[in-house]
Amino acid sequence: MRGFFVTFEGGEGSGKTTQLKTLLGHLRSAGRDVVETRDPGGTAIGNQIRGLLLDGENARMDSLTELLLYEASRAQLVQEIVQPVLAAGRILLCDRFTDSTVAYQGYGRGVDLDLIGRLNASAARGIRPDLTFFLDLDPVVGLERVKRRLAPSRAPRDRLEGEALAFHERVRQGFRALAATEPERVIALDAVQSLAELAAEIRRRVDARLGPAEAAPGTRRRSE
Ligand code: Z5A
Repeated sequence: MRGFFVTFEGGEGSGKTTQLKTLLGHLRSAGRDVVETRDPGGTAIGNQIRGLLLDGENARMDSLTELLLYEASRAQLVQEIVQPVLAAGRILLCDRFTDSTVAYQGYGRGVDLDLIGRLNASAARGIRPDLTFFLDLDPVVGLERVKRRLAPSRAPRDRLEGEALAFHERVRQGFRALAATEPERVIALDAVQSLAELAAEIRRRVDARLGPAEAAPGTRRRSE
């Protein structure tokens, strides 16, 4: 039985991680069998690649090098986590996935979108999320939220956060284009809403797709 694959997408500080954790808590308290992961990362090899990608010292990284590293991390994640979790009929929540590559490397950096499409499909072994929440936020607000999390004297946290605002605006356009092209899968949410409002909307949509806890994929029976 195939499980259920949910991804969270958006710009920096849009609230993806917060909402993923909130949904995770909700699904677990309903007795569902849920796994969480992140992209890039999620595996030992992927976390080493993530370190390379986000290291502010690697400012000179070539766009194609960057793309291939994201895809390499993803290939490992899919082989080690995504495929087995979904094959076991479990629910998987992932912080970013292939849409981020379209938005950041495609719209942000200007890498060829056809090439990205082919590499995304290969790395993901053709697996696509069942549902994607795109937290849509003005990058000025998102970057401000991230800055507030840091000590005032600290430089930008990583390589991509240090990019010019125009880059983050192109990334946002990329996510918006994806939501417009695939409205059934990609749910765009206005991320200026409160944490509670967003969480309620996400919960409502996921519960509607999964159906009653006892009958849905990823449900752990009480006797198990
Ligand atoms: N990347 C890429 O380029 N290509 C790819 O293919 C992939 C990724 C897969 C790492 O991602 C980087 O990888 C990322 C894109 C690139 N670029 N950068 N930098 P990441 O997901 O690990 O890092 P991130 O996007 O920078 O995550 P983040 O800064 O942690 O943002 P977030 O997860 O969206 O937000 P958050 O941690 O949940 O919340 C941020 C703060 O805002 C926090 O203090 C919250 O309490 C606050 N917050 C959250 N929601 C709200 C609301 N609704 N109101 C007010 N305050 C809020």
